[in-house]
Amino acid sequence: MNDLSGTPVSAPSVIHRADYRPPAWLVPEIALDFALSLDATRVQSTLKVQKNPAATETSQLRLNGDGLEAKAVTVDGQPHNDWHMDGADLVIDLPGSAHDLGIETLIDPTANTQLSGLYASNGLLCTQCEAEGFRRITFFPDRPDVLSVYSVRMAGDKARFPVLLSNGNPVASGDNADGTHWAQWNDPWPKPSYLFALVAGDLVANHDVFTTRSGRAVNLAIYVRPGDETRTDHAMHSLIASMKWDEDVYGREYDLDDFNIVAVSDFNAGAMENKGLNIFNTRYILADPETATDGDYDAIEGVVAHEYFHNWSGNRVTCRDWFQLSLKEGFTVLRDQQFSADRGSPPVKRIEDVRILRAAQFPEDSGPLAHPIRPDSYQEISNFYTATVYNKGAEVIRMMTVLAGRERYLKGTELYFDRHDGEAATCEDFVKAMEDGAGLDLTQFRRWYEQAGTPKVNVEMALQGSTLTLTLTQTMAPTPGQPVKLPMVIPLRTALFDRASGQHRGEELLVLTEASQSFTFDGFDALPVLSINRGFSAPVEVTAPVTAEDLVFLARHDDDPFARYEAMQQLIVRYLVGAVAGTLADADSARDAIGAAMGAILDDAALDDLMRGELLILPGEAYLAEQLVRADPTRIFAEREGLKRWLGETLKDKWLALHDRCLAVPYSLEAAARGARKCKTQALVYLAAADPAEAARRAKAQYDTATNMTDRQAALMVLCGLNAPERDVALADFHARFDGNMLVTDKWFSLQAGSLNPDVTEHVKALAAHADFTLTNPNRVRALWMAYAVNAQGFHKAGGEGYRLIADLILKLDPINGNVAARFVPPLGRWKKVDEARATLMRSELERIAAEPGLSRDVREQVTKSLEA
Ligand code: B3K
Ligand code: ZN
Repeated sequence: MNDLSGTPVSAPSVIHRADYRPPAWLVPEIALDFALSLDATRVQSTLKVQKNPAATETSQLRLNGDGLEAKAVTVDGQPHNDWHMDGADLVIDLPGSAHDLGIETLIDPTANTQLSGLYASNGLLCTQCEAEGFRRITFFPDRPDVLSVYSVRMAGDKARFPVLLSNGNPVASGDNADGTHWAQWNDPWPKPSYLFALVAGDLVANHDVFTTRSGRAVNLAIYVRPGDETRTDHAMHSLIASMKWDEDVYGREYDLDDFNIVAVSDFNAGAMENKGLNIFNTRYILADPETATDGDYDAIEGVVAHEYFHNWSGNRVTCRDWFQLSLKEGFTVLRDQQFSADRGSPPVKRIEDVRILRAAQFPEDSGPLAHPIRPDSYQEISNFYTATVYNKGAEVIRMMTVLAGRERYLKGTELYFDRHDGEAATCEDFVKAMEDGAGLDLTQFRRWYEQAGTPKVNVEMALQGSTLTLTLTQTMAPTPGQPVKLPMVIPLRTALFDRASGQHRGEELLVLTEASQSFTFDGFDALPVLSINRGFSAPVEVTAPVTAEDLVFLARHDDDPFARYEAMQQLIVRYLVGAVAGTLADADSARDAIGAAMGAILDDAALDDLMRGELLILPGEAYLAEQLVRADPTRIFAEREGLKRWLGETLKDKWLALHDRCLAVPYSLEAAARGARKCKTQALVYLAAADPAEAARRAKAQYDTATNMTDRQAALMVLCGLNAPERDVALADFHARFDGNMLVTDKWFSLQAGSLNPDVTEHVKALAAHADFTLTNPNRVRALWMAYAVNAQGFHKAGGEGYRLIADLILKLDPINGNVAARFVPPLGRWKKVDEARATLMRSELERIAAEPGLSRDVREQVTKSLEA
């Protein structure tokens, strides 16, 4: 294939789900021997290979590699020359159907800036193998349906690498005379290569013990850099709570004598569930009140639980191929959501989860990169670790809990684990187990795995005599490659409120299966107030005949806390969407209704502060943009800020009183104190919009007297948005106070890049040149640039400077770390949702990236798809 300039470009290779074939060869056992060094690690691997009796085609043995050179190949102990390279893969002709294979490779962990495979991070050696990193360590059939028992030996300099860890159980270790030492680890559980892990370095551990329900003691350890061990208690408590919860709720027990976690600073993702040796981004381990916010504490609890839960949903039952990623990720996200809900406030957790879905997944579903939770094709699997596969995947299984009820749902999961333990399974296996175990017919429901896009449900309500008819109609817009959509199964928890009494007669579950369907209810003498999709029982957009007056009613009276939140959100969404589109009939009364509802929330003594804090948060810009066909994003930003200012002014006394009341609540991690901090932040946010000078004074005082990071960060966030003298003083103090703490320095970058300050682009350009900025640390890159890419005032600045800066970043970062670089393409890909002038500028930046030869497969796929749609 040639492009127009005549430069030869190769056609992207597309992998299709339909092309799945069982592996031609199996590898029941592998032994790995590592001679560790930061820049030249020698890997000797010994594979027991045997032909797969289930293979549909006989073929040579193909071992995937990525940037590897085979130093030596032996078969059954003898040097073997009957092999060749096919691209990056090693292909071997073998005479028989079972052999022992020896392969030696040499790798340079320090040169590995992609952070995939074995790499060096601050003098530490660690691995990240999901999805296809193992092939950067040694040649192997690097696919999740090849399961092997691993034995790992490693040796290295004892002073440099005092701690040597791998999966499974430690079986032996010893010192050598030359200052090196060695350790041997065996993992009895067969696993795919993506779950392999190795860590070597100078680490200290926080130790604890968990006794399983069958009475086995499990040694727990969280390894961190010396000095960080004082900040690991919360992660340890979270781990112990997760282990207990998975036994109590899902009946899942841990299956090794040791469970180790290591935290590293350079990590592409949040964490990784390697069998018995989870590796974490420090961000999801380290916490103390001075350096971590309440949000950080919650995130740590959720991610520690998520990775632990993978031991069953992912490791004991793994994925047949990467198209099945949601089998482990969607399910495990649901499990961690349920855990966090049980540990805290279920409604608040639900609201947070829906907010993430709407902010991150809905835009994915309506954009050029839309894909079903089980994709049909990919070029680079790393691009499919998405909000769709994770969060929508969780919503799809959550709908099964709604349809079956908790008890039957858990029977289904039990059958799934029993039936597929030790296997590499498919989403279809999960659905079938849910059908058999929970007694559901999911024939039509399977479309949730097949079709991309967010269904829209329109509701009509009519009263004839005393019979109420609800007519529900569903539609779904076409997505790339799927021009026609079939009706989905949409479970909608619904209540009909009597206006006079404020009561309803019990919740009903309406299951919409047709394109259009009517449901009737008798015994109504007046039209009730409709409360639908309560608890967000289905991940859909609902349009219903609920007046602003009804929404105010529901915001006050609905007995479903999520529905209360939703009514408040709808009231504001309608106003802001109308204001941006210029279609508001009576702007003043619409705004007054919001003011009255928010005033009532501020006054409601029966409401707990955690929930109050949620109710006070305005709908996000990304979600608002989803409600509009296309709009100038800076208009959305300006209208949202305008409403904030008006609410700040109108309810000023209440905000001041709220701030004062919450300031008096002493610090603790209890819900009441956390709620007070959340409300305190919101009070400052509204005050900053209405009275910048007063807000700057209060924020600076809050900053100076803060005893914890939640209060300090909130105050600094508000100050960053203002051009007040207090801003620079506080920023300089924050930087100096936490000098050397990488995670807090990340906050210093992202608070500035995500701020409401009109000069944000200038600030970001200066920060990119700051001595503390580096492109080699993913957390630092995200702290600065992802915060900026979602900041409308910066990214969407007229003239396109924001787009140019992000495109420059992608081009500069791609050769260093294509995986992280590709994450910055989707913001540029949303050009169809913005005004024409901006769309042209965004496309031209995408074209500039596309014209670059030698792009990573990650960036190439995202850019090409973003331009096509
Ligand atoms: N399974 C890992 C994700 C790894 C990302 C690879 N690009 C973390 C998780 O979801 O638990
Ligand atoms: Zn996961």
